[in-house]
Amino acid sequence: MTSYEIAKEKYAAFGVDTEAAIERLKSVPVAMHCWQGDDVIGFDSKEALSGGIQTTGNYPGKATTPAELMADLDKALSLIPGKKKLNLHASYAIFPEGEYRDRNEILPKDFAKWVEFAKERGMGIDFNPTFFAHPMVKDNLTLSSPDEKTRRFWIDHGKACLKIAEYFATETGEACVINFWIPDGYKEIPQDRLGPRARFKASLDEILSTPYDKSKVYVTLESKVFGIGLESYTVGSAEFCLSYSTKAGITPLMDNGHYHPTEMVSDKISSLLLFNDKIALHVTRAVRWDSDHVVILDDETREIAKEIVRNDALDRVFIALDYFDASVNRVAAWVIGGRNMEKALLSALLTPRAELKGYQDKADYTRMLAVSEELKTMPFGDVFDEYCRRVGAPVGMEWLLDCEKYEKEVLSKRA
Ligand code: RNT
Ligand code: ZN
Repeated sequence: MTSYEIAKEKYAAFGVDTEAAIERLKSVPVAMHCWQGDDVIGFDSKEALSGGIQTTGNYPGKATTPAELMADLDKALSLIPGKKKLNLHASYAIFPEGEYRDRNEILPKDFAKWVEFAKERGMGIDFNPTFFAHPMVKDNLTLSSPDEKTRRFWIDHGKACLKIAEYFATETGEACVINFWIPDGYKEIPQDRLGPRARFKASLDEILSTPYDKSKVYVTLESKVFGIGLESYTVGSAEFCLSYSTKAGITPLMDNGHYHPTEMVSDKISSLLLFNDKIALHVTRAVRWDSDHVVILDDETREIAKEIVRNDALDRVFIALDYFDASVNRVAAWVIGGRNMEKALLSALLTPRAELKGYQDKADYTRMLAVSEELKTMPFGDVFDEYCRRVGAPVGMEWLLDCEKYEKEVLSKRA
C-alpha cells in the first residue's frame, strides 16, 4: 500500500472521500498576483511604491522587465498545483513599441502581451486599476480628491480599466474580476469625514455608469482600515465599501490584512454570503499590521478555506492572493503562498463537514472539539502529495530545488 492509499483509508473512516476532494480542488481557480514578482513597481511609471503600502527587503534578482516577470511567473506557476488565474495591475501595461499612454488613457492593446501570455497557458485574467505610485495621486487622494482635475483623471482611469477588463474576459473566455481599491486617507484627524466619502461615491457611480458586460466582468470593491502615513482616516472603510457594494450590485472584497488584528475574515464570510451572490477575497498574512507577509498554512488561512468549502461556496468566492515580500526569493514567495492556499483548500475539502455541523446542532460540543482536533494530525500531506502528482506539480521539497536552480541560473545573473 502506498502512503496515499493508507491516508485514503484513514479519511474514509471519517466518512471523507479523498478522491472527491482531489477532483474538486482541480477546478478551483486561485488568482496569482503579478505584483509579488517586482515589489509592486510595474512598468508604466516606475515610481516608488506609495498609497500607504510598502514592500520591505532587497533580496536580489527581482524582475524589472516584462520578459523577466513573465519568466518568473512561469517558473512559479509550474511549481504550484491547481487552476490559476493571472492577476494584473494596470501599472503592468506593456505598451506597443514607441507608444506610451498615461493611466487615464490606457487601452486594451496595452495589455495584448499579457493576453497572449494567459491564452498560451490557458488562464483567465483578473485586473486592478492602479490608484497609487503615480504623480496624479495628490495629497494621498485619488477618487475622493477635492481637486476636480485629480478626481477626473482617476475616474477616467477607472473607466479605461473597465474596458480592459471586458477585453480580458472576451479574449480568454473566462470572467474577469476587476478590483477597485484606493489608498485615499489622512494621516491627521480629518475635519470632514463625509466629503471625501461622498466624492468617492460619486466617482464610483460615474465609473460604473460605463456600460460593461455584467455576465463576464465582476467589479469588486476592497475596503481597508488604515495605511502607512494614513493612520487616522481611510475613505474606503469597511462600512463604506460594504454599503456601496450592496447598493450598486457589485461584489465586496475582503483582504484579511485590512481589519483590526482580532477581527477575522473567516467569521465575516458567512454574513457576506447571505447577502451577495459572489464575494471576493485577498488572502494575505498580516503580522501586527497589514504587512503582506507570504501566506502560510496558519489557522486563519485554514479557517477561511473551511468557511468557503463548508458553505458550499467554492463557485461563489473569488480567491486571490495579495502579498509582497522583498526579503526572500520572490519566486519562492509566490510558490509558498500558492501551495499553502491549495493546502488550505484541500484540507477543508477533507473535513467531515456534515458530521461536524451535526455535533454543533445537537450541542455535542465535546465531539465537535474532539473530532476537529483529531483531524489536525491526519495524514493530510500524503493526500496533498497525491494531488500534486496527479496535476503534474512537484511533490514535497522538489519545488524548492527547482526554485534554487532557477535562482542560480537566472535570478542571480540579473543586474
Ligand atoms: C492594499 C490592498 C491592495 C493592494 C494591491 C497591490 O492594502 O491590499 O489590494 O495590495 O492592489
Ligand atoms: Zn488587497
